[in-house]
Amino acid sequence: MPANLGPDYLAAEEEFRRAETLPERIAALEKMYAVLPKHKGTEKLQADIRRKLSQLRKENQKKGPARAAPFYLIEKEGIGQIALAGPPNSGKSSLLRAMTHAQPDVEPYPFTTHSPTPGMAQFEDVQFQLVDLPPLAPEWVEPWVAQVLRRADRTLLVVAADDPDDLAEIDFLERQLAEWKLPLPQVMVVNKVDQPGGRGNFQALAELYDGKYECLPVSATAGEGLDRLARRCFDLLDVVRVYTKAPGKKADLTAPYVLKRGSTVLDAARHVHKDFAERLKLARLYRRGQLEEGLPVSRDHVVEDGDILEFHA
Ligand SMILES: Nc1nc2c(ncn2[C@@H]2O[C@H](COP(=O)(O)OP(=O)(O)O)[C@@H](O)[C@H]2O)c(=O)[nH]1
Ligand SMILES: [Mg+2]
Repeated sequence: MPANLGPDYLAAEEEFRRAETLPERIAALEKMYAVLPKHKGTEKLQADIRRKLSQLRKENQKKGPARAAPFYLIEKEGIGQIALAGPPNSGKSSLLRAMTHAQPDVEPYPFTTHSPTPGMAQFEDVQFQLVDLPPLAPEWVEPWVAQVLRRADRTLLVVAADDPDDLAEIDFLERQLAEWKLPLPQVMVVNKVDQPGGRGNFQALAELYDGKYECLPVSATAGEGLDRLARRCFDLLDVVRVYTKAPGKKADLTAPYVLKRGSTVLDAARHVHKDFAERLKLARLYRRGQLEEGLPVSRDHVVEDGDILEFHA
């Protein structure tokens, strides 16, 4: 943030932060732009405000003046939905690009992402959904981000290893989530570890937040740590994959049934076929590489990820 913005600007910014409707937000932004000292040091900020203004004006035209701030709901797909939250420029959009086929805008300046962008990421034989979001920063917070985070199954905190303001940004994010009465993420993704000093900064963050966040080092652009991140995302979603096998046949390992962690053999049978579950007498459990004979298990046996079940009615 450039220094010497002046009290008029700060007042307008405060007004923007408090604005609840789209027209109010536009008016406050116009004021911010008008009173912003125009010199080299504020060029980036000027461009950010112009971009934001044009986006909000477009939104306003689309929605009509009567509508309040935009409200986005992203239809869940795959085994679960994980939102990406973090400060500007931490690489949230780059992460989405690296892990999915989605093509969000990636730019070297903040506030590039204006609306939530979903994409499907792969982990082994299942897919989960990542949702890219605008940044959470004191300059401005899109109010609808709260709804998206509330609906998502999990949130990843994404920060950049080369950002000197990390601690202040994380602190802001935590306070914002608390204000929205949302839980803290479990995992902090520390992106840009390919940058000079990135590894060291990752270590420092991991130590500092030990016991609070599980920190994972990644580089979205160099493709480092992404497989491990995909596995963690899978674990975070608290599901297990179960496969089926007909008696005397080989297991069908092509498409898993995905169940909540803690589900039983009976839950699995219900998933496969409702009538079938009612008639279920016995199941045999197989595991890849072990339990060649199949282990007889009861209806209330809790299944584990990768279990292969053979149902007997
Ligand atoms: N060196 C490096 N740069 C990255 C990495 N990820 C993102 N960037 C760059 O950081 C800038 C911001 O990235 P972007 O994904 O738009 O961040 P967002 O604002 O969090 O969505 C862009 O210039 C990216 O090319 C990374 O892993 N390593
Ligand atoms: Mg972005």
